[in-house]
Amino acid sequence: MDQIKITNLEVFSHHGVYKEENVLGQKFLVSAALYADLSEASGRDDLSKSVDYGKVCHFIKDEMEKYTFKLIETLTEHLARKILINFPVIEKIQLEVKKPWAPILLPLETVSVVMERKWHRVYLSIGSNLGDKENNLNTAIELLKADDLCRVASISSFILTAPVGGVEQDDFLNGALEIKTIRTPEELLKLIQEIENKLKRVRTINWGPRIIDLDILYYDQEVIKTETLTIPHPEIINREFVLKPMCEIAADLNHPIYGKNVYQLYQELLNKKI
Ligand code: A4P
Ligand code: MG
Repeated sequence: MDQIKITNLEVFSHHGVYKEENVLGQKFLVSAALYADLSEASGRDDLSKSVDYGKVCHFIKDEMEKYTFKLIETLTEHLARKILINFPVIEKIQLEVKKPWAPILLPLETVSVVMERKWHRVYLSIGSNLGDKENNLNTAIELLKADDLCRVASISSFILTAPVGGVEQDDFLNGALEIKTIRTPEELLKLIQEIENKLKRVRTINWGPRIIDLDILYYDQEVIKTETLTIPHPEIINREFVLKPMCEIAADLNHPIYGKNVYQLYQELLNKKI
């Protein structure tokens, strides 16, 4: 991917663990590689299709002067995320914050933190079988849109589906979403649980009726298995209510474990049912 590079932007600010650093301040040097598709900007010779690196530099300076962090780790994370949020053309950033005057009582050229952050492509399933189901799905989507660290990229149509899992309950309204997010998988789980709580979801029985259920289906092509998260969602291959709406928005998305795309998994499920 194309890059715009900024090297050693000098900013005087007050980050540090020691009180003296917070009071006196010191010099920091910031370097960044901004990844974006620049072909439209170059073809049309049009700055509005690119990233204005001058604006990015001033933005970095302003953010560094506005806040005082103890750690350059926190500062680097903060800057990386804020730049991705505020400059929508940038898809990925590599950022290095150097602290050449770090007070360690030894001579050193510099110490620095390097981070890479990007917009991840994530698919969510969404379902409701209590109350005004369509309104519940739309409210959850609005709450996702309201999060700075997420962008809703596409929404499938909503389909009415018979309940799966043996609990007698009302039909579900189900859909699938593509989002872009800077959140880590755990941070995303936290957000969807906050949204479920805001919609007053009460957890009673497993696989039972719910005002809203949001699950992470895919997170890039990552395979994750921890106590709190299994990605891709283990039930994808068994659920028509997931695969059908996913077919609409991501038919050729690969499953990183099975090596099959959404359309193939959906066809296999339908064939199994015959
Ligand atoms: N968790 C692990 N992996 C994930 C992931 N990829 N995404 C953990 C989200 N959460 C994940 O979820 C329980 C725990 O799963 C979370 O704390 C998280 O750490 P929950 O939402 O609190 O509980 P739940 O909804 O009862 O369980 P679960 O497993 O989400 O149920 P499902 O699988 O969503 O099934 N029939 C139709 N037609 N349509 C439906 O939408 N939904 C269900 C619920 C049953 N039958 C249905 C439908
Ligand atoms: Mg769930």
